[in-house]
Amino acid sequence: MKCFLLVLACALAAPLAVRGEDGYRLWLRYEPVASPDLRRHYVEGLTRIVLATPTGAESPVLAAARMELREGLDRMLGANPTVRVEARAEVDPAAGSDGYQVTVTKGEGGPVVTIAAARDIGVLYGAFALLRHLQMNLPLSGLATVSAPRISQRIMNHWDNLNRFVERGYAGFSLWDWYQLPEVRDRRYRDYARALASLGLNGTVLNNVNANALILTPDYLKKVAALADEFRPYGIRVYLSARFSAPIEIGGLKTADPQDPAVIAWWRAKVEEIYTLIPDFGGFLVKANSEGQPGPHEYGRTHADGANLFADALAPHGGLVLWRAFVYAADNSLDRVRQAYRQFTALDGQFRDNVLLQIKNGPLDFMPREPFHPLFGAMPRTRLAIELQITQEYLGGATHLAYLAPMWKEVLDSDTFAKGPNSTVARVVDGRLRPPGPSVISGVANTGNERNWTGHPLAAANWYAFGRLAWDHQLTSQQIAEEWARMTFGANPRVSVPITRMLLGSREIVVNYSMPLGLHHIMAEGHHFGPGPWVVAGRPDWSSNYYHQADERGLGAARGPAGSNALADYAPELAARWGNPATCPDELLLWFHHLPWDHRMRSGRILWDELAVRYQQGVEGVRGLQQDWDALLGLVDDERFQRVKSLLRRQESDARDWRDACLLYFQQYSHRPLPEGVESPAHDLATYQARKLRYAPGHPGDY
Ligand code: BDP
Repeated sequence: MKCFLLVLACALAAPLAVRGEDGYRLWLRYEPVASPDLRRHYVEGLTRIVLATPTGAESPVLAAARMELREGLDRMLGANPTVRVEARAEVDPAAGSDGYQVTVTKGEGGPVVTIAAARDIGVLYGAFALLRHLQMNLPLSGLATVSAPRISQRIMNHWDNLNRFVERGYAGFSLWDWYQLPEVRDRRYRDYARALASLGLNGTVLNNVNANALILTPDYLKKVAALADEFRPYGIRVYLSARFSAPIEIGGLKTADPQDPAVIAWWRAKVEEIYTLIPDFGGFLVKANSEGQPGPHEYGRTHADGANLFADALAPHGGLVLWRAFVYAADNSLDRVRQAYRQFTALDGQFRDNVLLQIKNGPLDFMPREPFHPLFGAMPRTRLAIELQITQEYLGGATHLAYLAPMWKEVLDSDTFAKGPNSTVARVVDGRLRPPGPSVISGVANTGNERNWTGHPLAAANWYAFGRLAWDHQLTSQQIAEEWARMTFGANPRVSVPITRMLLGSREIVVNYSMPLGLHHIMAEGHHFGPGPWVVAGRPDWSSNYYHQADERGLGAARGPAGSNALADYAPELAARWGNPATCPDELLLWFHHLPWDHRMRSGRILWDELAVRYQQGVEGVRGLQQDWDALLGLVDDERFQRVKSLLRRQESDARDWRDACLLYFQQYSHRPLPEGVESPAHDLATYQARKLRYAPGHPGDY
């Protein structure tokens, strides 16, 4: 019997041990510190921890901080230091209202580590910073710090439907179990909130921008309130996507006209109802008059009229409106990348103070590479928010490795020249170039109910990177990658260094095998996975040749004065630089120029050869990733090792398909042979064109 029990205990324990590496804990693994010396160093330095706020009052947020510290220190060090809450008035002003200050002082009984902040949430962020420091195995001498977020609202945007299907989601179904809510509150909700708070994220939009009005009905609002309750101890405010026509659909009105008194009254009452249930409700995100969504244009009103309707209802409660600038129409003959610019610049100055115009990083749609959206440099009297896409809609879903921090940094660091040099997108977004007030950064989530949250085990790096950049956009991609790799795979440099290297190179690799040299929107239709330069959709702006403009003469979108003149939407400095093929960077060349196949490139090669070489480099890049990963055999736990290995195998094959399909397609126009070193395609063009990918995840049309 004893023996049986022992076997049973082992059998139960074994899967648990394996499950430890299933990715569920994300970057909050709190593994025991391996080096005995380092462990001693930590234990001796962390005997007393003080959590200090001006009042010293206990709160659920401080309780969360204490719980996290207790658990983290116990698991990493087997230590149980005293953690006390104290009142302390003085905090370094650089910590601001949401940041923290960590100090190390000598007390009578040994060192005292104090995490002080103006508000309890700052203490929680400081606690997570301390735990990060330890997880990275850094010496305590570097612990003292002051840190504050540069952007006030750091928000996840979930494109989750009420039936749990996640639009452009590749990691399973929605985290929110709407059917079981509000009674059943999955443990995962708390762990989600912990993950967000560990990065300093402080908001979440729960539902898809293609919104269902039902979310605003009393039954659903109770469910939303339950989630808000779960998130509150972690400083996370809940927002909702609002459907413009909700007054008709669930309110029984005949119109949703923003100037109709009944509509105005309906939204005011709805907002009151929401705040009764959720006193710290964040506000509404609205997609209007875009891709079939209802909006103010139906009533001859402007986007400003629409946004202000919500703004006025929310203002008494301190709520925000995030009004999306992702607006374009099929019947508009203006180049799609110019349409939002044209519409919104005309409305500058007309939005209420609590409205932020939420603009995607680029003027098209989250392509692997785009120039920054020209609106960032063109609306001095409007608060502008940036929307990044964490989920990899155009970069291989959760199947391919693409670490996106370099892409986001590229945009954040871009100079708009709006107010002279150094008017970077980051400075526009964080509010330094306009009067004080809220600032917003949003990230379209890559999470789902897969055990490891993000599907690809390395895709959690993008969630992490979004959060870290939202807190401090001046961190480098390398710093963030290193942090994530160490926290996720352990601080052993033999593991963290190659993983960091893999992450850093991965986005450019994807660009090269899919849309190099500024090519864009040449992906397959609908699900957007894989090549489709031949796609002719029901409307020109969803067809690939609208963008690549390949013909016998050459390749690329003509966006200078002789073309759509999209260049004119940028500052003269940029229009001059990008408008001349000789000074336009290779990376954006075909975004702005239609160039002859024999155009001489910086490399000395002609355009056609350069294109082929880039595609080939993309494939070879994936092979390099495979080699790097294979070298980690035995150093990374088997579960994650095998999963990444097989995903990279798939990525290599997909990269070859991209290369072969695109080169065969463009070769019809270039009539030139593949240059030396570029592998011959495995099939003919017709084979690639005939392929149909069924039920690709995240595609709304397939369900
Ligand atoms: C596109 C997606 C679509 C979204 C849309 C948006 O394909 O699913 O609804 O963006 O951002 O990238 O509204």
